[in-house]
Amino acid sequence: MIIVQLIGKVQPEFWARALNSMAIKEVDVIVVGAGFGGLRALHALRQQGKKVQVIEASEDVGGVWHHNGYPGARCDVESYDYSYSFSPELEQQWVWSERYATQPEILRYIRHVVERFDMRKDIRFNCRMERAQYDAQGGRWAVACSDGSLWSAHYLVLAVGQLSSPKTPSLPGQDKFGGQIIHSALWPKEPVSFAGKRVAIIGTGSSGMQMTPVIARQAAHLTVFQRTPNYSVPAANAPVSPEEDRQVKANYRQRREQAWNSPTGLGFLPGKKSALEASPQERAEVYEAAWSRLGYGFALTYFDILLNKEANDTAAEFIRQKIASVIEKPQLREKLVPRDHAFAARRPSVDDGYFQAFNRDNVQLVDVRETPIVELTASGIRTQTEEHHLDTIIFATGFDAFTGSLLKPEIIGREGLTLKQKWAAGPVTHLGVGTAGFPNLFVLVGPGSPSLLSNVMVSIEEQSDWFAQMIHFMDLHGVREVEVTQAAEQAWVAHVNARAQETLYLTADSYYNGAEVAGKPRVFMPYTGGVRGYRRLLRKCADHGYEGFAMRDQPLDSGGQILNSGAGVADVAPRDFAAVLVGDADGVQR
Ligand code: NA7
Repeated sequence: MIIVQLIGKVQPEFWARALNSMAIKEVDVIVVGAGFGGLRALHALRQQGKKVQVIEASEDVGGVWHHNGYPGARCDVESYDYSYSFSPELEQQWVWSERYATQPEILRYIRHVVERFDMRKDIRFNCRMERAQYDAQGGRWAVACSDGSLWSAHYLVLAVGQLSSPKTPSLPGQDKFGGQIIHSALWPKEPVSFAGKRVAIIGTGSSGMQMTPVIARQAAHLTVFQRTPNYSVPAANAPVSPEEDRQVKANYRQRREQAWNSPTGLGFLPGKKSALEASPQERAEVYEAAWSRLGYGFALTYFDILLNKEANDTAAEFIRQKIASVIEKPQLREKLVPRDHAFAARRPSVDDGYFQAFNRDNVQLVDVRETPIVELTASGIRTQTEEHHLDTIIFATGFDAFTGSLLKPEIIGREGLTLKQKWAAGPVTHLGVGTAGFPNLFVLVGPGSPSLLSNVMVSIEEQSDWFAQMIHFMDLHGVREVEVTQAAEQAWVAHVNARAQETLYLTADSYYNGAEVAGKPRVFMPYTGGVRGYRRLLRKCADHGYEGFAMRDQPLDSGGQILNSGAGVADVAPRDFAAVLVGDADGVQR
């Protein structure tokens, strides 16, 4: 029956393979992606007794952690916080070896979770979702995948990652280069040796900065091609001693509570003082203490570092001096020290010896703003002034962030509009989780959620449980179709923008606002209200009968009636950002 319904509704070529095999598999939920997000969604939905199929384009679990296997890759959030909180036994038994885990250790953790909770049986690998189309009468998603499999699911969850669509520049002559070209986010699974090699890294974001010191120690020669000098704070990484491990585990619940109740999900609150209220002496002491201890949290030493340019300047200048102090060659100091944007207005890096690497005789910096790359040749890279002979070129050139992976598959909503068409002027969501015209579709840590401005794990867990609860609520109340209202998404987008306007984020070109890809809509995408404030809004929405989501007893196209009282505009009136950073969404100091 469902096959007949779907074939009637969707485009014919979509079903060509289905008709050959007549094998449409029915499940309750399709989750796209088997990274941290998709796996957590699988867990939450299973708890509700749902039949879930995870589909994953690559050959194994891990998402970005599966692909970003470059030397020096590690998380910039502490391992104890960048991990799942849903199982106290898992928390107690897993032992992290370092404060900031390396990529291989994070992958071991993910694989452990997958085996421990028997997740693999619900994941289909080497299976990329190519197209999904909503059957507006049947109220189900039809999903077609690269391996020829076809699915029909009541719900579709997109857990495709925010930094998972790698971006490679198209430089003239790229196909002429005779050596190896690697992208940091598509790192080969077989070992890559740099011994005796001449290597280039293009890009100095977190990936370029993390790999530079490691490759510098291995390669015969390393050339780093920099476009924008980036701020970075020391990783403050260290092995975890058995005593520290015991202490964390004795108080793990409190640690989690602190993370959930902090704006960034990192477990600490921003300073309550303005940087401008402090004397220069006091500021210097505060910055010095934070420098070697807080990593990414350095940006929160004073509450207004991301709100006020003058306050930001004090932190930026401190960092510039720190960076300059470790660079031995004066001509390099000028090139490497960031000056053209406010500190943390683009995501700063957390590094381990990046700037010091330039003190080595085998490391060279090319400022591509000064001497642009002209072309790749058979043996290297030619800039306007010289040719660099190379064996390996590494593109550490980042991603089409936030929307890249969401817009790659063709996702067709209730009225035949694709998600790409709907988001042509930028992503529009309610609470970052759903969009009008695309019923029964959930986006995990998508645009409009705190995601990359915070410890993303907090929002992954919060949203996964929230979706699962919503589905449970729908089952209890006979709801077949849930859809964001247009009024709610307009209010949410206005709220996200209003909050961003209060910050310095809009003063810099970054992947937060679509500047990383030519022609991409210039829209600020993450939610600056902090994970605590966001969490409260999610809960408030649920408590108010899923305000902003129309819940129908049947699909709209089959005459469905709205069942919930809260389908109107959600209350997301802008509040003072500073108050949120210091306290919580209500401005209450804690
Ligand atoms: P990022 O942070 O987006 O960095 C990409 C880097 O690549 C950045 O320095 C870019 O310069 C540079 N880039 C991009 N295209 C080019 C071209 N055509 N020529 C020269 N340089 C270029 O990505 P990462 O992988 O480093 O880090 C992503 C996130 O992972 C990070 O934020 C953390 O959350 C973890 P630009 O700054 O645009 O001038």
